[in-house]
Amino acid sequence: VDNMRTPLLERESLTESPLNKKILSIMRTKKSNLCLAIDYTTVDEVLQMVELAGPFVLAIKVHADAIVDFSEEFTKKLTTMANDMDFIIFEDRKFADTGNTNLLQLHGTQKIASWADVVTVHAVQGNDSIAGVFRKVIQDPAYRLKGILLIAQLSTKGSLTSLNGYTESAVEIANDNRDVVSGFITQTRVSACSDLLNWTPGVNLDAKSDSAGQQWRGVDQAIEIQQNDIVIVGRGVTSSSEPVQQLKRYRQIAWEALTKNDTS
Ligand code: 5BU
Repeated sequence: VDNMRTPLLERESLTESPLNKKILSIMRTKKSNLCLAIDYTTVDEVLQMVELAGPFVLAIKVHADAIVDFSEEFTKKLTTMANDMDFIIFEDRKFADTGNTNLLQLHGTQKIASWADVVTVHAVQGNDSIAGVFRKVIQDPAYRLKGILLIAQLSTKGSLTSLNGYTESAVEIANDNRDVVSGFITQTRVSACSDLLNWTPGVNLDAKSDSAGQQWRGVDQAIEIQQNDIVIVGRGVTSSSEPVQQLKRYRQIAWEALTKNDTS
């Protein structure tokens, strides 16, 4: 398999995106290309896991709307922990509406723009509903949000992102908005551009699927064969009785896979 990835150090110096510079720098410092998806439903459970995972991860991904006692206090604690433990806060909101509604949701009850470094955005709504609105927020220093990840491919069985042309169109939106789009959520690397990071969910070393459409594969497949940069792991860690052991395991395997041919 040809390595489509530029060495990390080179990518860090090449990228014009402050967010990607930060991500690549954390990756190299912590030797981690692991993003932990914490899908617990209470603030206490989430924060306890963040405390354990902080040292091992590049990013913590949450679904704010799945946390039943979500509050501003929670986001204050989370941002403090992110600053102290040096990780990226990733809210997997999957914005998918008109630009105006996206903006309302960014600033709504959860005030996502104020605490998340990066959010997911579906490509389905098209360029004009994405670019202007997110650019406006990202360029405003009052907000923490610094970039978006476009969903190029879903990990779920039968996902419509495999329909002809969908993924390519998502890549086109990213290429046209490089100051806003920091990368993709995808299964197989969709862009050779060193400036765009390819994040991949659907990774689990011990299971192949759940009973609700999720499809998992191993790290070799995700990083070496499919050439992604960052693995997103959820239940492989969060459902384990020994999460720290699993965090170390995923981090080591993913890092070795990523840096195998990296001489930087
Ligand atoms: P899991 O427990 O490893 O299945 O968690 C995967 C996480 O990634 C979960 O929070 C999903 O919402 C998220 N995800 C995904 O699994 N597949 C996708 O295509 C996208 C997000 Br987009």
